Amino acid sequence: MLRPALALLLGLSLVACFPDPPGDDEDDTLDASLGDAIGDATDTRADTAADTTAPLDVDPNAPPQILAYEPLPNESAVPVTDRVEIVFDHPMAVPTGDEVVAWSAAAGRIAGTFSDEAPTRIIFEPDLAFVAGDRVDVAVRKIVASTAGEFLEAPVAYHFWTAVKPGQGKLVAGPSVAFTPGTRVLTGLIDGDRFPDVITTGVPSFGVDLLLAKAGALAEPVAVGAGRALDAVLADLDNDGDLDLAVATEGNVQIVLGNGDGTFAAARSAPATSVTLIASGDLDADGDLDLVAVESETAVVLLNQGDGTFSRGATTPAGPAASGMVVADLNADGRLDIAIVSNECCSGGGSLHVALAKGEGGAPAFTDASYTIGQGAMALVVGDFDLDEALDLAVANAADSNVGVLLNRGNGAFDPQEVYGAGTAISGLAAGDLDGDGQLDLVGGSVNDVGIVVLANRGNGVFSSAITVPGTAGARHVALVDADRDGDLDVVAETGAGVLLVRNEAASN
Ligand SMILES: [Ca+2]
Ligand SMILES: [Ca+2]
Ligand SMILES: [Ca+2]
Ligand SMILES: [Ca+2]
Repeated sequence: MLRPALALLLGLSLVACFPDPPGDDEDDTLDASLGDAIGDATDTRADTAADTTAPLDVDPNAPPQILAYEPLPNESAVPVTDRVEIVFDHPMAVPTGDEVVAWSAAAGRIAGTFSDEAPTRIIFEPDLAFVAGDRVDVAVRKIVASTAGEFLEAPVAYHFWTAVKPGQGKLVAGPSVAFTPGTRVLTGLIDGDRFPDVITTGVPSFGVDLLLAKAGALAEPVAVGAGRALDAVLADLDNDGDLDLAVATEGNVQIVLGNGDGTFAAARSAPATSVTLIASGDLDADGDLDLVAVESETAVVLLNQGDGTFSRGATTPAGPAASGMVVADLNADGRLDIAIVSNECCSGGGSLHVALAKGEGGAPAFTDASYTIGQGAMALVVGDFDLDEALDLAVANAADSNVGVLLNRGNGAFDPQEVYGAGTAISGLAAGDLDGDGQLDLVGGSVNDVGIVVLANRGNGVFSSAITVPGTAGARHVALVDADRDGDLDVVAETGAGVLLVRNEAASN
């Protein structure tokens, strides 16, 4: 019964988002869609007292069903002070441990407590505010139980994105740290001081370098692990509240667990070979983050055994020369899906593979669909660009010097790409709300020494033409993160000669 509930929410939000743009009044938007979807008994937070007395017209011995979520799955611009609530049709036992798990992409597993204030809701209160402009993933495990002791029929994984400060959007090139970095740039809160740190990996250094930030300034790089690293992902793979690394190497996947203080344990391997791309997500919704690794033309799921060790799961086609991958719930069914682009050039276009998870619960299998994109794709990002709560995709078509945006039809099928001229070959791409208007913008780095280009979201998933950021020549790969902790997204870029920080300032400055 999960699908009807989600589909209903999705359909309503399509109607609701236009008259009431997000960012204006998030509480109002939330209350309207949830109230319409699930009725008065579980309408708004102000009504939670009603939950305690309203008769529930359900069989107490039936499995509990999820009726609604706050924030909504795929919602953008969730206030950083929000909490996570899941509304059920039964009174639920208050979780005591790992029944519901939440992760910050920027910081790892989120610590918090469960509230008992509303019997039909599981309410998770994070200890700290969310990180601005972050992705938060939630797993509702099969072991959540009603007070009658009945379990959920199928587990659910979903995610939402947090808000940034409004009125920003002026990018100012700042300090850089000079060294010979790899090509990928990743950011995360690695050493526990809440200032984002930076990882680079890939050619030409073929290693993994870590730059720890102290009060917003990046320190000199130190090598982490070894081997010819082609890609890496930061994720809390052992659920201890700090970020770990999974590194794709020509030999295998190296798992490097973080100690939470900027140091890492010795690497151990996960069972995959000749891996060129790697991403993470809780694909079986069992409360630990799994990996997806691209081996040659195939992607394989590596299922976490709960402690940061992995076993091989389902595979899905990746296409030749895969160059970008995202893991997210693309059809809003509570199971994470996979999208992969390949950068084959000059044969009339590259390909985007979308692998939708099928079946309910347990390890996923996939249904593969493919779409034509531009030539020489070098990066893929996900986000809800038109605010219909269905996740869209953007691809850097480097050989065509444009960015292709593929809007989701709401069911995990995508419209043909709409292209936006970038004026240069984009190699790295990131999505985030730069100006705080609640719409995700696109930020790219260039292979042609042009530097950072911004495509601003004008609303409804329509983007401006590319604007070049002065003083950023050389920037190739980019990541968006609130580097100086002032509530907006800054850009961290790899330039070929080091790592450059580009600060986001008030647009009126
Ligand atoms: Ca960890
Ligand atoms: Ca898992
Ligand atoms: Ca899905
Ligand atoms: Ca969308």
